[in-house]
Amino acid sequence: MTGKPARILIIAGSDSSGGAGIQADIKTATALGAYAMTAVTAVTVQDTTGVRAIHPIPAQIVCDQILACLGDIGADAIKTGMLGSAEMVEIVAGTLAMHAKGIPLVVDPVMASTSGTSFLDDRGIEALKARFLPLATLVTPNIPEFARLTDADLADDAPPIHALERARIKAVLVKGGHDEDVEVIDTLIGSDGTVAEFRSPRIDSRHTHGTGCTLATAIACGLGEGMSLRDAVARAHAFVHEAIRSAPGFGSGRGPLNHMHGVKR
Ligand code: PXL
Repeated sequence: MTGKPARILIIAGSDSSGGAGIQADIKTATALGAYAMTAVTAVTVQDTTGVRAIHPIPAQIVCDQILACLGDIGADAIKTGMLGSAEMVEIVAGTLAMHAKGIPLVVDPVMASTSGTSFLDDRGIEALKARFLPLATLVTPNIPEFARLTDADLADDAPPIHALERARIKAVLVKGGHDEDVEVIDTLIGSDGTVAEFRSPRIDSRHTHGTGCTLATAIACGLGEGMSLRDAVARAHAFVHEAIRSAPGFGSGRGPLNHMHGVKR
């Protein structure tokens, strides 16, 4: 490796099965040559078939983890995943607004686990809209999450840019992974008028646990390295496609990806 690795601070929940959350984030950042730091928001008990329990970490401890990382090592980019409650959203937003100005922030607006367990209630979603989204360099919703966050319907005629302005979002990557098209199309839309599509052939697989976490962290790594948003998204999209294609096939439910596809064993 030449030079120092990009320092990435990940604020997210732990997934005991290792496929999503903090575990997916650390593997992704490591595979891409970045240095991963974490502020753990919750410990979940889960396997590939579902979530059994959620144990939130006190919000003050989450903020203290963030401040410990930023105050000493520092960060070139930040990614947030599962926040878990309105209180957590508000306190983490306040901490980032005060202490992380100017650091690229990728917000994966996690509302539910891959298996469908709710990770954020309506109050939490409202707090995310009011306090968190305006801080983000990029928000990475899937299509239903985009509609929920912006009160807009992508199938509408109205240009999505108006929805971004209304929601005070600088840029979104609307993920097409849950669509049924033969291609996966992720669409980058900026409030400055940028629109770019990232396409790959859809892989028919049940091993898609943690794709959203992996994509958002891969984008944060690119931004931390100084890539443009478009280049960071292009590399992340390709990284996730290959990670699904080469998934190890573990577990009886929705199994993990192969985050380490670019790394020799
Ligand atoms: O992909 C969303 C997500 C985020 N965080 C944790 C998860 C999941 C999905 O299962 O387990 C901890």
